[in-house]
Amino acid sequence: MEATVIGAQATKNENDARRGNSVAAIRKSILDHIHFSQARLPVMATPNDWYVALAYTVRDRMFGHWINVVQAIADPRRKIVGYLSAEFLMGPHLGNALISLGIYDNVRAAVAQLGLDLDDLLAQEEEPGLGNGGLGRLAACYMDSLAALGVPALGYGIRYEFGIFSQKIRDGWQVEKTDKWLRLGNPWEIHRPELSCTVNFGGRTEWFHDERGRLRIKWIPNRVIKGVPYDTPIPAFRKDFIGILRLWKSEAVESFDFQAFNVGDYYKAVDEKVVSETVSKVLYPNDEPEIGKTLRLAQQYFFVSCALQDMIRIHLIRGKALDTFHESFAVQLNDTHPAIAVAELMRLLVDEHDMEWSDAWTITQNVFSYTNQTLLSEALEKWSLPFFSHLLPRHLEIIYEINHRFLEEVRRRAPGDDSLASRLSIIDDGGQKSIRMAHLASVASHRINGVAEIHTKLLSQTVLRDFHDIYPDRFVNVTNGVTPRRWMVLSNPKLAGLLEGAIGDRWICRFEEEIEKIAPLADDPEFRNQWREVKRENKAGLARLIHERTGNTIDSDALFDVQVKRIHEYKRQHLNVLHIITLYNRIKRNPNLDITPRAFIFGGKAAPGYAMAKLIIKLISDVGEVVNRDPDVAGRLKVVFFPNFNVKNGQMIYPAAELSEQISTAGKEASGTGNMKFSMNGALTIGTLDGANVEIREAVGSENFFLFGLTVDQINDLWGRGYNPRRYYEENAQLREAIDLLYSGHFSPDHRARFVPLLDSLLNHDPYMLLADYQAYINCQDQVAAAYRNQEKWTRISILNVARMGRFSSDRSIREYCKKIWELRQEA
Ligand code: NBG
Repeated sequence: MEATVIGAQATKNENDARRGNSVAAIRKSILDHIHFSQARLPVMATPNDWYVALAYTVRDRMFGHWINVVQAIADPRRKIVGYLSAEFLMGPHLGNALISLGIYDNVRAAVAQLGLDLDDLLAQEEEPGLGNGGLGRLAACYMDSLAALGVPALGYGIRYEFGIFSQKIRDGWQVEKTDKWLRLGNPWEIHRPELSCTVNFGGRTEWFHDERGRLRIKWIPNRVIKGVPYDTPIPAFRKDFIGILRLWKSEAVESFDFQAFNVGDYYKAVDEKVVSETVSKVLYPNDEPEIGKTLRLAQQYFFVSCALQDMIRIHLIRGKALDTFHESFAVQLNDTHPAIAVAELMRLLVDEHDMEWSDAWTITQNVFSYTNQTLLSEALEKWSLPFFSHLLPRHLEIIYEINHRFLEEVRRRAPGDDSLASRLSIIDDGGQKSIRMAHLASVASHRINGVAEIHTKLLSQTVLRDFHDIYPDRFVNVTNGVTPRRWMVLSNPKLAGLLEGAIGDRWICRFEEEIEKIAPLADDPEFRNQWREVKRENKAGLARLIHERTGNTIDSDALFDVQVKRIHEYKRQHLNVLHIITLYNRIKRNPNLDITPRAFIFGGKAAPGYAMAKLIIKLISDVGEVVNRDPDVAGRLKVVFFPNFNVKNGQMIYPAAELSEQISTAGKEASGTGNMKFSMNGALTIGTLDGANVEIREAVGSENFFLFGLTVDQINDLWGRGYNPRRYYEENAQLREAIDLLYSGHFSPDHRARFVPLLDSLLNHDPYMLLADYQAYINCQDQVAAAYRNQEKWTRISILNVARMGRFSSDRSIREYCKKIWELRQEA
């Protein structure tokens, strides 16, 4: 049964080729665009031409709603959310726009009349991979919910020419390929050169007295570049509203330095252009560990400066004086990447708009709030002073002044406590001096939030403990959420259809209140049958895709056990592998063992410079090579690495999953959002008490969640007592057997020592305590295998998981941001 929630909607102008939603109007519109926008004859049109013509057709229908957001932005009584993020991982636009507008079925019919298949056109879209993982995808879910709730919002970021690399797997190793997503154009964006801003870099500052005799500071940069915005409309589900994603591209102010050109130095003339355009060229592909590259800081400053100039422009258009800027905008810092905005707003207000420091500071603190996205210490951004002052000399002075005033306040509160002042200082004086961006963000923000309860608690107790001591009221928690529009309606139309048949379609926009209405149906055998049928079809679809992409055949009846996320030691994909090897050893010992057949499906990218993560990918592939072919295994275990995990592929994977692997070391995963997508699609979770797992388990009930592993306290305790991973190896025969088999080169006959670095690290250091959690994990997996054999019970739990996911909609998160942080009344 196919979903009807993504079906047709009648409109007033049914047959208008620009706006109408009838099949005829849509077909006419596509043909018009083939002619007027693409200048093609239909017979000559390529698949991309058809895709672009369809995209324009859909876009036309969104523009009708643009006017409403423009009105809201112009209305001085409405506060606007400015969401600053170096990453937005939006995923493909077309499918999402179709369900939002309610024209999916009619578009399918219209393109069919043109002899085309909608699925082919959807596949044509290059996904804008302008993010690494959770952080960027969170920003995308929040844009969706802001629009859905009718909150006027601008997402500000960078229009990277190359997004996150696309991943190929060769011989089991990750190979990175440049992501040329703009190669064939991008029909979703509107180029707005008239809104360009200029951004300065480098040079020096000069002090002078203005005509009123006040000391002023002038920044004399040695490089000026231009930021040009591109707007992408973010549709609001079935509403006359949109959000705007405004991404900035860097360009040279003057394409040619004519003076240099005239004296014959052509290369110097284009040099300027090359350097300027480099700024928005490529997304840094690291998920967490920080890198400290000049270009990275230049990117951060670039987009943040453009964004603030743009917001000030909007505020002034509203006819308001700058001292009420904070009434127009609430600005959220998505992690510390945009934290330089604090110094930039101060500079704009004080230097450019002539405001008193203390007034400017009050506005700044009212405007900003900061979301911390990770506790990993290697991920806390720090910029070394010499190199910071080289790029942003004026901002360094401003940061010194902010710090000076802040530390004075600290000393007033805690006289004599010099160590407190030095711990809180924005400038880290230890060794190589550097600027701690998290401190800058915390000093300037009226609210600081973590992204899951446990994460906010740990944030307050560790990384920002001293800030929490002096400003306890600034700290709030907002647990992450994900949008049910993309992650259920669009990705899993079969489930959406079943849900609609049972409880109507209000759950799509009122997930929190409505979805629990399916809970009673968990006890209805007929409904459970239909539920299983949906899962079965989704699994078969994924199995086909896996075969197409990897050549592996997987049995659709096996338990689909899935771990998809960035590859990182803290996420412990290699713990999952140890389980696979343990099962393999059991089968080898007793080939007739009655075992629950499983397909282990992995996916995720490793940062190109992260050797251990890349080795983990190779480990998964090598273990798969041996296990998948072993006749004793007889297909009961299959291990596949799904290449190039991204939003598009995620949309195929989550709906087919039955077991969600959320097995990070407790205290390391800030929240996780994949965990929510899996549960919303009916997978059961095996997980640790980490991130949002804790709250997911509370919500679905401990009896419906496979919990294992050490808690944060137990881990700290074990470190305190002295952790010796080798002892676990020596005392646990099953574990020893698995590790020894890896050491022996059984899975890497072509290079027997391949995994020695990984194994040595586990036995000697094991910073993520895999060995300490190993046995608990295996025991828990054994319970999973047993539970799967009772399909009625499993299905019941699956239904209850979905029914109890209400609070993990990003609509709930955004409502909380509106209330606790932005002081803004949302419309919905
Ligand atoms: C990630 C965390 C995840 C979290 C997302 C979104 C970074 C820096 N942080 O646990 O690792 O779910 O942010 O909040 O990518």
